[in-house]
Amino acid sequence: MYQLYIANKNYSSWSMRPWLVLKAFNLPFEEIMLPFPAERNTGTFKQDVLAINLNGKVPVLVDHDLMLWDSLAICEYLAERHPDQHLWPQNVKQRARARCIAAEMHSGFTALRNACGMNIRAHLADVGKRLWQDDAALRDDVARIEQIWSERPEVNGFLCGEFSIADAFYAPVVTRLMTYALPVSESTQQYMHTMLQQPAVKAWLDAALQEDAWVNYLESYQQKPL
Ligand SMILES: N[C@@H](CCC(=O)N[C@@H](CS)C(=O)NCC(=O)O)C(=O)O
Repeated sequence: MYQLYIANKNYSSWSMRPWLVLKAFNLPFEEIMLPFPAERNTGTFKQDVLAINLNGKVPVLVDHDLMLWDSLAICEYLAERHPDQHLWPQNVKQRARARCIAAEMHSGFTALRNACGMNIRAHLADVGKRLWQDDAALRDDVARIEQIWSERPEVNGFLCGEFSIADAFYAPVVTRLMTYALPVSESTQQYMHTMLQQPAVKAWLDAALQEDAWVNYLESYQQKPL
């Protein structure tokens, strides 16, 4: 049984990715939640993470004496350990595409990530409208993501055929497009719909909506409700 250390489902986009892979492919794992503190540099989050991972970040996957501290490396490890489950597409060309797509997310899209932090339960359409007008880099990131998504083999399907690690890597983008109500094409909306029906994605979103922890430094666009 694996142990996956994650942070709040409402906010932690990097935690979401390997969690979705474990869940979607029915791999046995225990989830260990280390909630972010309400204020930066308070609480025990940092010391709790540092006790298992000197990099100080989640997600962390523990498999007996092995500790992995990066979302993409975790997913690659799981794919190697469970070759029959096809966490990457079976088709060699789709598999290569899927790896490029996941790697591009892992190393890029900083404008979107910085301006539109994941906040599943929030409704920030007004903020999204303003950001969309003012932030050309954000518009460029979304345009590139829409281009990647539009190249999926089937309009009603996932990025490289069946649900794979590539889709898990873009799941937080689906939530961001909703939270900030960014204007996207019909094809993009169709992919979002497909993702929102995926049981593991649904399970994460439902759990995120149950959370009530307020992390002030991740709420730059709204005040804590009284
Ligand atoms: N490249 C890392 C990024 C991990 C990351 O930035 N995690 C965030 C949570 S989403 C974190 O632990 N932040 C806490 C901190 O920086 O103190 C990965 O892919 O796993």
